[in-house]
Amino acid sequence: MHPRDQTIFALSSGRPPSALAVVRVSGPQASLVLTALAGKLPAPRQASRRLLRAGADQPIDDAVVLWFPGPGSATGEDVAEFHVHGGRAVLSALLAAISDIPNMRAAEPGEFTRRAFENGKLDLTEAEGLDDLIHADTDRQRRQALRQLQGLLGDRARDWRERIIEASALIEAGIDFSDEGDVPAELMAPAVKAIRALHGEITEVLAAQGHAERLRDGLVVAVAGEPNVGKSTLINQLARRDVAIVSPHAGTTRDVIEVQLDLDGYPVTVIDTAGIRETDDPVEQEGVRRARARAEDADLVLWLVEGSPAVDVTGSPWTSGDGSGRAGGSVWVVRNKIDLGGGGGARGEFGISASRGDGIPELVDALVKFAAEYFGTSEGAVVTRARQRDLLRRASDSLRRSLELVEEGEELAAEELRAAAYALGRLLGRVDVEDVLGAIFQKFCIGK
Ligand SMILES: Nc1nc2c(ncn2[C@@H]2O[C@H](COP(=O)(O)OP(=O)(O)OP(=O)(O)O)[C@@H](O)[C@H]2O)c(=O)[nH]1
Ligand SMILES: [Mg+2]
Repeated sequence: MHPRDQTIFALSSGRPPSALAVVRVSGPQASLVLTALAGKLPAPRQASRRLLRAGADQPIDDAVVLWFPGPGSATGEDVAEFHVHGGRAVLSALLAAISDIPNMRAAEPGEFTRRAFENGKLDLTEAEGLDDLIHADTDRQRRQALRQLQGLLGDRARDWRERIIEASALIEAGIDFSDEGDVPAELMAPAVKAIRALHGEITEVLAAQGHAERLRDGLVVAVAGEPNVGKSTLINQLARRDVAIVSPHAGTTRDVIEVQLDLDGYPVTVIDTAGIRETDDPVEQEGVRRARARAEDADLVLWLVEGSPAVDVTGSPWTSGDGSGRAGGSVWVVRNKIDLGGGGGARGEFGISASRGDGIPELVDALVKFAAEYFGTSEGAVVTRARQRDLLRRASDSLRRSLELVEEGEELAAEELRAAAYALGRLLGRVDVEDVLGAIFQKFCIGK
């Protein structure tokens, strides 16, 4: 039997124990599983309370069951759902009873969604949105993922693809009917107009993206500086808990410590690093090496200093005088321990007391602003993955080339249009995507 024709099952809710748990079954045997465990088939799409049994004298749990006959189900196949009490023993008894039925198989990660995709219930951009929705940690990530799941990019790509196919049909009709080789102007003019409009729309979407794809991973902010300036204290203050060891010893932090923050819906990873100094201690040297590496890759470095503003900070490894970092990221100078006197930060600096909390709200506000600018107009972001961006860029390049080639020969222009339609087909998962499907669905949760 082809794996696609097998009936699959999985625990779709979180890790037990939990108050309730949901086990899903999808495939041709779903009704058989339901009747074997719960008696006669319940009415479609209606919750029914049943005693589940593995055999006449082996009750499993008092449960709610649901029956979704295909094709009007989430996967497009027959689907059964068991809502049981979320105890480990309940679940192992239920899963064992299901797998005892011949030809049943535990689902692979993302296999329910993959079946939904293969049955045309959602396109690939929508499946990607679904995956992002499940992994969303912050409110902005959630909203972006939900828009993608609802077809924000998919709908536009479908529309573009149809219009490209129409334009190429005009050109190809012209090629077929012209004996002299020249496609009549009444066919070419509307085709060229349509291609120009399409090229404009796709380029505009690509240009208006900011770093929207990065909203999935988050912004990386490194806290760096000399030993003992209060980097770990600042991290604890931002995280509002004790994640890093703080001590009056210079050289306390060795490992790179990461904290995930939700700043006004923006996901931000803040990194605490070892104080940067020359040292003979090999362990501390390694810490300093890692600190430099992480700070160089960061989107923003908070270069922490202490002492009065007269202290020169131009010697920091990342400030290049104009506030930009070496690796293209930004650097902010943050003057700590202002509680010890010496005034606040100088112009262009932040003045804080990491231990008392002075200046922290201002610093956090500035980080939120930075994140908002960095991610751009995430409300309007249409492209949420590098895969999507690459394919859109390919489509846009092909459209541009087809405009350039129209003069030289309609066949060449038509060829480029086919390439553009192909790129959008791949974006939607409609053509030639076997190679990417595995990579996309493997990252899904089991049971989704
Ligand atoms: N007075 C005062 N002391 C502070 C402040 N922030 C941190 N400290 C103290 O400074 C010392 C060093 O703080 P840490 O947070 O461990 O400094 P660090 O930069 O992480 O040091 P290393 O990990 O060794 O590089 C500790 O004794 C803290 O209590 C502050 O705002 N005011
Ligand atoms: Mg530290």
